[in-house]
Amino acid sequence: TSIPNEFDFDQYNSYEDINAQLQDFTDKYSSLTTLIKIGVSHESRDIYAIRVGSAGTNKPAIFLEGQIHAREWIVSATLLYNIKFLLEGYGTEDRITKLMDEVDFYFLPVANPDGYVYTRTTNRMWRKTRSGPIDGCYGVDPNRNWNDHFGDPGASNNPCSDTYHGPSAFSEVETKSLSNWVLENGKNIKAYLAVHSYSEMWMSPYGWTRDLPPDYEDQNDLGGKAVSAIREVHGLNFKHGSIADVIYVTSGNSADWAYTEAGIKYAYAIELRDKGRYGFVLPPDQIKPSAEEFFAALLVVAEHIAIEFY
Ligand code: PAY
Ligand code: ZN
Repeated sequence: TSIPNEFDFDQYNSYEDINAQLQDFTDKYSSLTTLIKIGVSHESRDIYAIRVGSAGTNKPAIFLEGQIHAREWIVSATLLYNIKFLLEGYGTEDRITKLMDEVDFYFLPVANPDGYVYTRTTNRMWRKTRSGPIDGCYGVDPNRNWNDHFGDPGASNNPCSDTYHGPSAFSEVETKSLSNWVLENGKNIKAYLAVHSYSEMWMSPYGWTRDLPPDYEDQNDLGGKAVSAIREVHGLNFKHGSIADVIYVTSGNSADWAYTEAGIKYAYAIELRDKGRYGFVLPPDQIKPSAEEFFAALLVVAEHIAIEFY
């Protein structure tokens, strides 16, 4: 028995309501979903992902890492809509049905729940985790805390900085448990989408250097197809290219780790809407359009890995 929850797809929801909605999806679509507990946050919140796809073994998979940065609210909102689009499309739209038979999607809507709750209660512009304090300051940038070129240029060693990399790689329980889960359960993951906001970009490795990786051409080709699909929906022009070229040098980020350490060929860091007019505080009437354009790109990536890794 499921109690109707308060979740509203066209609003920004509380962490509780997001989890209730994930539970709701698994109650309603039990044959197409699995709820997965990835870990427990510093402040003891359970961290959930949901697998979406029809039954099958050895399917290539896409992992979507959502809202590792607390203030990027459009990310979880976009991902929740995308789960709904997939589940409602199964059996009603041929393209979606076929993809869900061929590919598994793992959505982690809120990778940093302590930070997210803090942005709702105390400081809307909080970015980091809530560990600490160290030198009187709380939090580590969870997108500088991964064990790939940890502590190199593009991260701060100042605990009070918004890009503080932390005392050691995977010092944060959130990045530690997520990376462990990916290594232990992610043998079939062929695409890792680290979803952020804002700036409208679809970026591939590396972040830590402007040198380009061996798979750059394939990664950037698929990135180009993803941004074309986005453009066709509401006309937005996302930039694509390497993280270091398109935005800036950033070390210890999850996309570099997913590619280099976990061996996931199609690792991306994606910046959703907008280009800065509203920035992190994107009005809720943009949730649905953001979700629609992102979904078009997600289908393109899924179709590609279904073919390349069949
Ligand atoms: O996502 O790996 C990436 C690229 C680098 C991002 C980062 O600094 O971690 C880019 C920023 C982000 O989404 O966190 C961009 C936003 C607008 C910011 O906070 O500066
Ligand atoms: Zn971010």
